[in-house]
Amino acid sequence: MADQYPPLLSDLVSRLDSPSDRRTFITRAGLLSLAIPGVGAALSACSPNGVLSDSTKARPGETHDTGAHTPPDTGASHSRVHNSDSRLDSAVLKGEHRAANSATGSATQGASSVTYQRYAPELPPLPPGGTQSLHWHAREVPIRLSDDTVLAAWTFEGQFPAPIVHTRVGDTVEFTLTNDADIPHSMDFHAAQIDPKNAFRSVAKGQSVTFTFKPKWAGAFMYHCGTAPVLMHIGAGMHGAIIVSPREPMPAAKEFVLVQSELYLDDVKGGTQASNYQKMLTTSPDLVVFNGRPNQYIKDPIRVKVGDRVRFWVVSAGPQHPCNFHVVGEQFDTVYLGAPPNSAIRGVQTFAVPPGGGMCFELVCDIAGEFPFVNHGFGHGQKGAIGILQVE
Ligand SMILES: [Cu+2]
Repeated sequence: MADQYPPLLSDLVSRLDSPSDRRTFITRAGLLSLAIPGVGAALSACSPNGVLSDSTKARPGETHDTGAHTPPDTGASHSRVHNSDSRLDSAVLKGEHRAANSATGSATQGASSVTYQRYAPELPPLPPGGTQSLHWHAREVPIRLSDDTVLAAWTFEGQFPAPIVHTRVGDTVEFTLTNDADIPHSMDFHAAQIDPKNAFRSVAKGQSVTFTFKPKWAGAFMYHCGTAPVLMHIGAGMHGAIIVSPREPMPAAKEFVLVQSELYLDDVKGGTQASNYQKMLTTSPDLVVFNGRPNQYIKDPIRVKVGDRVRFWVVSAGPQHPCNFHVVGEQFDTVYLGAPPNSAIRGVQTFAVPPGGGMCFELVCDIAGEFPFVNHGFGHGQKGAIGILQVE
């Protein structure tokens, strides 16, 4: 019954809250990855020695004959969609990583003992002064997503999604990334206007990159690792949100940040799941999550009071799909199409945040109740992109 549209909300919530149903779903998801025919063959055909062919060796000014690397058509739909010269990483290091999934390096170490932690959705306060310095590390660590599932994640700061950054138009962000992992990583802030060839370049293990920027526009912006293949690095967990507040004050509100991510999973060992690159190319995720854990704000809702104005800063990290953001039983009195507080539109039911994008949504809680916030693309809501705004 709950698979029919529209589901009864009470059914949906109780079903998602059931450990046995979640276990069934994850098991099914794991079996699905094993059952996709031709994946292993396609991978080895794409990449001699099992190396991902999207880990381009291109240097600025060089060109490659992409045709020479086109794999034979195995019948799998993804076999024709590689783009080994995408140059999404403008300064690729020598050497290619050999990961078909994210269970690399230390990403599974101690997985069985990792504890579940709710991801705090509250927008952190602005740091004092006009400059903040961040020194982050790229690390491979296991992250518990639920009772049943641990993700072998590639991360910034050991967190999935990575920490929320809060700054203001015209303030300064001094950023350093040090890479603790064996494979190259990098950082690309969508809130920065900067030479990507230098600032967003990949760094090898033990090396660092430092850059400084001043955001020009207010809004909710994505950041992510941009190392090729960028699809793999975003999809394996290396992304988060930077919220840029305007200099002019906005209406007082309870402010929350939601990062929507898709997960494409392999069952690598006893309950540990890894992000699978070939499944990412199919664009059909196993889980779609707000702030990294399926249904976490159903288990532990976001709580506000009657009369509160609520501001959601929503980033769709993708890597492929939008977040069709909607709050059941509410209407947004304001959605900012451009930099807040400009370009406001009124009286909105649902608005799509594109992958790689972010938007600001506001509503006023006039009455008490439990208001589900969802990706109204309900296939993705059903896969975990749902939570409860509890108004007390
Ligand atoms: Cu990376």
